[in-house]
Amino acid sequence: MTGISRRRFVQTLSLASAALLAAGSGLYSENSRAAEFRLKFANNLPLNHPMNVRAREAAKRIAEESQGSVALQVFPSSQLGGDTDMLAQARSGAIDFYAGPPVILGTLIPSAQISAVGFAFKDYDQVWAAMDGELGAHIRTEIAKSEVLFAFEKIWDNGFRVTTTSSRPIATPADLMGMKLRVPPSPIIMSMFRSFEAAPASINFSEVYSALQTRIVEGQENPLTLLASAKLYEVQKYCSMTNHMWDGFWILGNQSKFAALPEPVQALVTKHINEAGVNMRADLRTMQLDVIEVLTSKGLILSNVAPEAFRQKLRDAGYYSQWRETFGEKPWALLEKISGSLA
Ligand code: X2X
Repeated sequence: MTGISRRRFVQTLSLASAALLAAGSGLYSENSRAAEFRLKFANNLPLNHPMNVRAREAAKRIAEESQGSVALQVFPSSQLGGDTDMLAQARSGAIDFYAGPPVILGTLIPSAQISAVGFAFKDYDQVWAAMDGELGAHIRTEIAKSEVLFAFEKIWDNGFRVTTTSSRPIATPADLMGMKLRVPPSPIIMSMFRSFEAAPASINFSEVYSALQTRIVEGQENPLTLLASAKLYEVQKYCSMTNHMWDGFWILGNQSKFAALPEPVQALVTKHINEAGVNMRADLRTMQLDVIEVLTSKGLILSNVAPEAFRQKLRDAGYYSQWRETFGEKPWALLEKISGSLA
């Protein structure tokens, strides 16, 4: 038996004994096949997105390995509410797990946004080195300090954010001036687009498609793979490859609710959530290979930008110095260790 399969075997055994114990105390009946532990996992992404494909796969494996005693219920597409709501529900314990973007978590825990500093990470090697390394560990500690939420070890991917509009392509920062642009409810993204002198409006993702369709806003910014899976190309014409920041999703849990679960259940859920995260990162990587072709075939007009002009505009606006002060010297040094100097 390999180390991993032995561990899995032992884990299955301990779960089975937990189920037996529960049966003895009348909590679990094999005949009813009712799950003893029902755990809600909520997120803002479409059902077809790798996040939900892998989350449902994790749910299936968790059910199998616990012989049906643990049911992970996946709620995609903001079914349980927009992000602001889901974050509140994760805090209250009404939902067990919420896929929380660092940028939105920033409304509650400002230090969690450090991974979203503009133009910090150049590529995925840098992203995973930071997020699976010291910077990620620092952020998870900051999240845990809330005493309400915690984050599983592996952050899930969303991607490098690009800018789309229905009105005109963005080539230089000047093109953003006065532009009505949807941004998530996120202090750090809001501050970036204010620095660009755009007119950012904070709207939950659940409302983005209709806000673009009815032209309440001219544009928005999100990764290419999400433009595809959420079909935003149907309501946008231009896409500028601003790649202005990377963003992901911490899988956030409620500390006291999770601690109340039996340890074998905690271990099983932790293993499969982290595994699903690693797998969905790879799925998005594969999607990225042909996403430009897919979006172009849907009629989206893609163009490149020179990022240096955008960075300079942020420097001039004091964006970097302001966020450096917010995050503090030590965390900033962890970031720059990966990104290089951001001054
Ligand atoms: O709301 C967004 O734009 C999204 C889906 O990218 C986030 O979750 C931050």
